Amino acid sequence: MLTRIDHIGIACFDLDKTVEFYRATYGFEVFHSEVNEEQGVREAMLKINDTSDGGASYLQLLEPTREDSTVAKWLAKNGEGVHHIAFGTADVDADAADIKGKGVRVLYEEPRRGSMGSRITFLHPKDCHGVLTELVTSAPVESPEH
Ligand code: V0V
Ligand code: CO
Repeated sequence: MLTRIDHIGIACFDLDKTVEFYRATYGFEVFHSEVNEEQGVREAMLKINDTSDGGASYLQLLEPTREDSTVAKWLAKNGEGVHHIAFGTADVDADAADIKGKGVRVLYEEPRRGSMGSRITFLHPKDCHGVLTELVTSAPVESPEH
C-alpha cells in the first residue's frame, strides 16, 4: 500500500546552487546527500515533514554525474524542473507486482538501491500520464545497540 509522498525529484544543473536556493528562499536544510553511481546522480535530500506512517517526505535535488545518465538526458531536453514523484510503501516488491499486474511497465525486475539505503523501482512515464513515478521502501530504522 502506498502511504505517503516519499519525495519529489527535481533535476538541476548545479546542485550546490540549487541547495542554496532552497535554503535561502524557504529555509530547507540538507538532511542527507550522496552520489548514486548506478543512477548517475549526485543528490541532496531536503526533509519537509514526517508522515503518519513513520516515514517522511523530502525534496530530492538531482544533478547528473555523467552525460549518459537519465537525468542528464532529461535536462538536455527539458531544462531544470520536476523530474519524478516517489510514493512510499512498506513493501515495494508487493506494490510493484500489483501495479505491473494492472498493465503498467515497471522498469526494474528487482528493486535497486536508492537514497539512504532505500529500495526503489520506477514506473514508465508513458504508462502514468506523463509522470515518471518511483516506488520507495525506506531502509529500516536501525534499533539502538545494547
Ligand atoms: C523521459 N520521459 C519522461 C521522463 N523521462 N516523461 C516524464 N518524466 C520524465 N522524467 C519521456 C520522454 O519525454 C520520451 O517521451 C519518453 O519518455 C522516452 O524518453 P527518452 O528520453 O527516450 O528516455 P529513455 O526511454 O531512454 O528513458 C526514459 C526512462 C528513464 C523513464 C526509461 O529515464 C529511466 O529509466 N528512469 C528511471 C531512473 C531514473 O530516472 N533515475 C534518476 C533518479 P517522447 O518525447 O517520446 O514523447 S535516481 C533516484 O530517484 C534515486 C536514486 C532515489 O530516489 O533514491
Ligand atoms: Co527519486
